[in-house]
Amino acid sequence: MKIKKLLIANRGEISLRIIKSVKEMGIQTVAVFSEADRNSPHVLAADEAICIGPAPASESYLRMDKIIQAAKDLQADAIHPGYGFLSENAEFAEKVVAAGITFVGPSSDSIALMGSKLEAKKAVSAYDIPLVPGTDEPIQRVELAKHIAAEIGYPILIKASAGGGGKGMRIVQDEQEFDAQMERATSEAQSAFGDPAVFIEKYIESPKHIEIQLLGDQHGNMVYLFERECSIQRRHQKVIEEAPSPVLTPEIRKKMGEAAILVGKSCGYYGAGTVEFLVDKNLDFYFLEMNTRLQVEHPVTECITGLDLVKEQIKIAEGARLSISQENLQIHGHAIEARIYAEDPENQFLPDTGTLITYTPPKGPGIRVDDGFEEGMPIPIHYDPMIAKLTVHAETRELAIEKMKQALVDFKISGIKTTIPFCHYVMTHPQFTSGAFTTKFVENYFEPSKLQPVLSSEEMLVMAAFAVYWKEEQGYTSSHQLSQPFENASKSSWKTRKIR
Ligand code: MV4
Repeated sequence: MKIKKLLIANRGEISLRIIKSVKEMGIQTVAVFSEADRNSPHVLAADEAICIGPAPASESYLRMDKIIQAAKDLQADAIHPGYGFLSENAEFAEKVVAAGITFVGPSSDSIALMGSKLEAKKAVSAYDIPLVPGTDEPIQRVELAKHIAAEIGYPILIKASAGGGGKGMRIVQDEQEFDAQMERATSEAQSAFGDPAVFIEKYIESPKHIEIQLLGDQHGNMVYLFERECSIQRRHQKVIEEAPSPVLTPEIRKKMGEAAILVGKSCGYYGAGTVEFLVDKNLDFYFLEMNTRLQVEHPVTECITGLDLVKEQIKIAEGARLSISQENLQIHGHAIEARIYAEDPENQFLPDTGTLITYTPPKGPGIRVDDGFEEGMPIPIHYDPMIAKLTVHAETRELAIEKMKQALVDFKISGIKTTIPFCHYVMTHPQFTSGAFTTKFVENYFEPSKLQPVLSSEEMLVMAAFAVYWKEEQGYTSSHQLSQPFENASKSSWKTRKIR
């Protein structure tokens, strides 16, 4: 059945991005907002908007009752949950459907099954899907678990069944540490998720994180939209994503895609979903978990496939059959996304708060910016500190990296510290350009002292002029130094020169 009016149960860039696509489909839009978001672009962009409570998410964007009531009040016939908030809450999906409203997403059962890592492992174990060696039952007897750990070989990882995204994980280097780490993992799982169940896996030391985008309809048809390489992250928060992966061969890509489809089939999946894999240095891959939502980094997949994933989600929710087949899908060029956070990369990525004094996103062919803020707006402290997603698309990976570097230079933000210099650093790092990086990249290769101010050529010229003037004042010039005026252009020297 065609959706006439969609309520977007989210905020910020993703709410705005969904509104834009569904408007093109002739669907009316309803935004919800907290008191902190009253003047946000997503509120202005929607045909209608309704306040659902105070700033804290627990009193607004996480309130199932208020959101469903808002949909009823404004006669929305469907709800899109976006990502985060209620997007992977099986109870919410169930309540939406029970209220006679279409949930733009998978079934409540699929969400619940994949939400439990142990249930997910059990479900996929019936298929030919590579799993990390480990247990698929919660650990009941520590002695037995130690025995299994010894068989697998240390180091091992203790994971919370209700976890995901890195929460509730403990590395165990050797048998001596086992009891203490087991104790910690269990109590952490209990306090964080209300479920003490943990299991163990072989610890893959320095893997790549590669995920496969799936699209399935409600008639059993499913395709994979290739992979996203998401290894550049810190504290389990992704910063750079790209598609395709610079290391996969067509053969492994096909194997991973087909394994991902089996994961989807194991839970009767429909909608857009993502299957995460760890990939080791031999390019052996292991199923990790499935995310039953539209992901933050979906734009890179849209770039290389030419599809609009939100439109596909809507059509699937309406009950349509997939209009695409695997044979007709092709990778076009290379896409990279940089997440711009209001965080200080020089200070352990601590969230920075304040107002966007200057906010000028880059523009041009092959440049896409997904954002939900405007110049002059404060960044609310209540939510995720992501300001924007900058995605570039070019013919090759090398050209995409060059485009990204320039786009980062052209992205002008002041009033708040951002991860722009960090993203630029990554683009120039040999480990990144080689494609050989892993999830250990930030830990192993990021040196905050090496961050450069990201400046345009005009700004560089101004700086060079200052540098020449400064050196002349000191009574020395050398042609060598003049020809390379930026070699000492560290942030601190730029600041001191500017003050002079
Ligand atoms: C692992 C692993 C190594 N070995 N499992 C982190 C997030 C959660 N989804 C699972 N995670 C990991 N599971 C085994 N058996 C390493 C990680 C991991 C990781 C995975 C993906 C992306 C970034 C990561 C950073 C640290 C650890």
